[in-house]
Amino acid sequence: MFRSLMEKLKQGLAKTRNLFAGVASLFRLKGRVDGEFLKELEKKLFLADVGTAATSSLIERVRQAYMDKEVGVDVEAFVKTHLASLLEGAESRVLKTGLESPTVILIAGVNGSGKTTSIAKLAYFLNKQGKTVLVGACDTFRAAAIDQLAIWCDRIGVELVKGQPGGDPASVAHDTCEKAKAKKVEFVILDTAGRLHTQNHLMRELEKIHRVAGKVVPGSPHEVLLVLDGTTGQNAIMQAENFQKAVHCTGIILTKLDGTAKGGAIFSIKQRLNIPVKFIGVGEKLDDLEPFDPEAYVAALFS
Ligand SMILES: Nc1nc2c(ncn2[C@@H]2O[C@H](COP(=O)(O)OP(=O)(O)O)[C@@H](O)[C@H]2O)c(=O)[nH]1
Ligand SMILES: [Mg+2]
Repeated sequence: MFRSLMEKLKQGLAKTRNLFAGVASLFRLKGRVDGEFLKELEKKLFLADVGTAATSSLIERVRQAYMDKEVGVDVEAFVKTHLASLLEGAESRVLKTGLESPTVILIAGVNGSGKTTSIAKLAYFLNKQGKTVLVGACDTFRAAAIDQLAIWCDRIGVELVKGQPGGDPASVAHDTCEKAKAKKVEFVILDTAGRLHTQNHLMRELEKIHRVAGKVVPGSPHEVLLVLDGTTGQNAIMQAENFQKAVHCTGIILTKLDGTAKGGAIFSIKQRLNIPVKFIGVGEKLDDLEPFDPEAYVAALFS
């Protein structure tokens, strides 16, 4: 049975919602925006991990709009609208596609962030929309990584291109893109390794996969989605800054929001990195991936 988006978000964000409950109850307790209210709101947003920059910009907006005026219920709506607007990006919701098939999506991120699981979910998501998908197992570093992806692909009924364990990841990317072209498959999703001998090596390898994809399918990869573990907070921001040095990341998949109370960190991630969050992971099952929708997210936090 399919849960509605809002039910799924509410459930997935349960821990974060507990923190935002403090913000929500503040609206109900106070009928008036004054210095004390703003101070309290600031504190609560900060505790909910919204981050300093996002919190102060929001507080400033509320101050300007409402200082010393009587307000009823609408301060809550105002805050929600502005929180959602902090998360808006012109292209935040859409997956970029190529003019011709295939659209190539490169998945990057450190070990354990949820890359392979997110690939399975994304393949499932696209498959459900009637799109054809080919997955490339470019994480050849660990044999177990290839097996893990093979099991997921089997379950979804999506084909997988794999190389030898320890083989050249870029050559798997090459083969996957060639095969997708020949078979007119619409989407290619490339898994990558998260930990190698040195970070330098990891980044060079990612650049090479990026280059090879672009050679086989000009203009690709169309999307480089960086997978960040939502439970890691500031660390995730540092990871993203490192990846950005090697490849231009076009979007973020923020995972494990179900396991954390730090769902408010999405605001500082957006502000600090200005990379749109395209999908969020709210569980370990195939349908626990949602295209990110700022308004629905904020509504779920306050529901
Ligand atoms: N609760 C939860 N667990 C997740 C989510 N995404 C991934 N995981 C788990 O995180 C662990 C690492 O995931 P994996 O895809 O292997 O990470 P990778 O090393 O980046 O490929 C696995 O146990 C996944 O089941 C999520 O959205 N929610
Ligand atoms: Mg993996």
